[in-house]
Amino acid sequence: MKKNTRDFLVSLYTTMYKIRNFEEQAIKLYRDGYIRGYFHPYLGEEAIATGVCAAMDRKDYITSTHRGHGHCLAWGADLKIMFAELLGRENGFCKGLGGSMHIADYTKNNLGANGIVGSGAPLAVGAALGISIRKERQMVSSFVSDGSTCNGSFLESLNLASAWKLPLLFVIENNQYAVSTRIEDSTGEPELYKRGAGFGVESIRLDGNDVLEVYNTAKLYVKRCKNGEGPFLMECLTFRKSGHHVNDPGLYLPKEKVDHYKLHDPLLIGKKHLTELAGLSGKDILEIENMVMAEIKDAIDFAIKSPEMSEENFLKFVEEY
Ligand SMILES: Cc1ncc(C[n+]2csc(CCOP(=O)(O)OP(=O)(O)O)c2C)c(N)n1
Ligand SMILES: [Mg+2]
Repeated sequence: MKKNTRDFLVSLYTTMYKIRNFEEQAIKLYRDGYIRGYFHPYLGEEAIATGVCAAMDRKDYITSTHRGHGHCLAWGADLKIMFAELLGRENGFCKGLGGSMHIADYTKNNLGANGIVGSGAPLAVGAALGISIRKERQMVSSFVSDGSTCNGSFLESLNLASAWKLPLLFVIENNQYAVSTRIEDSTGEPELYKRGAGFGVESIRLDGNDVLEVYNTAKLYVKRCKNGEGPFLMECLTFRKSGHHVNDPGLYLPKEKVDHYKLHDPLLIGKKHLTELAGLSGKDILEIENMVMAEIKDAIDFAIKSPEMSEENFLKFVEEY
């Protein structure tokens, strides 16, 4: 690993810790009635967005999923504006009109989350085709869920990306469940990276809870995409630490798996990297965590104090969009 420095490992852990605690605090805000509708926490999957986004340049592009907070934060989204969006405030990313499942920031090449499972991949093909036509040294990473890999939209995207040799990295976040359905029950081929072979796309399966493994793999594929060798596919194995959405207790998740992933947690693995590879002490790590928590607290205060949208602006923006 080229960037195996203390600062780099700290930045990876900081991002994962930020995502974890953003979600945990957002769940509290939901229970307190500040957030309406559903949201899907990214708890337990933090290493994937963190590792992939760290391997990319900010002139590249991402597309997200319905479980998209982690992608936005790893890409660098401002915590205050994120919370404001979840709370439906006018100063949120989408003026509070999109909410959890539709956060996008075109000014920063985040093409957005999406409530329609499998809809990010075709958007990514379009963005990658644009890059290819413009002959820019850029690429697109498309985060896709395991459930979407049985959808036509994903498979057609894989095919077109391959036929047009696009600079596109498909990142399957295989958390092994689509709501309460096990991946083994929804497809005859649950080793999802094998989808790539059918379309001539070089593909790999890896541990999606180890941020360094994700980063190192993504780094190579990002570079190769920019050298015109794309597309590629990474299947990142992971597990969600919560139910499908904020109101789902996840009682169908088998205890053995829950227990296994409690120990194989992205943050615990990240901490191990910090102590074993970067020589940080428990006290050093606590300082990082306290700093992040203070930032989150500020962001929540900001969002709560931000004004709700007036009826006049609501009607105006709905018409404009
Ligand atoms: C096209 C489409 N079909 C069904 C749904 C309803 N739905 C929302 S999330 C979900 C399951 C998604 O599971 P998966 O794709 O594995 O993503 P995960 O929630 O595990 O991240 C379903 C079926 C939808 N939003 N879009
Ligand atoms: Mg899933």
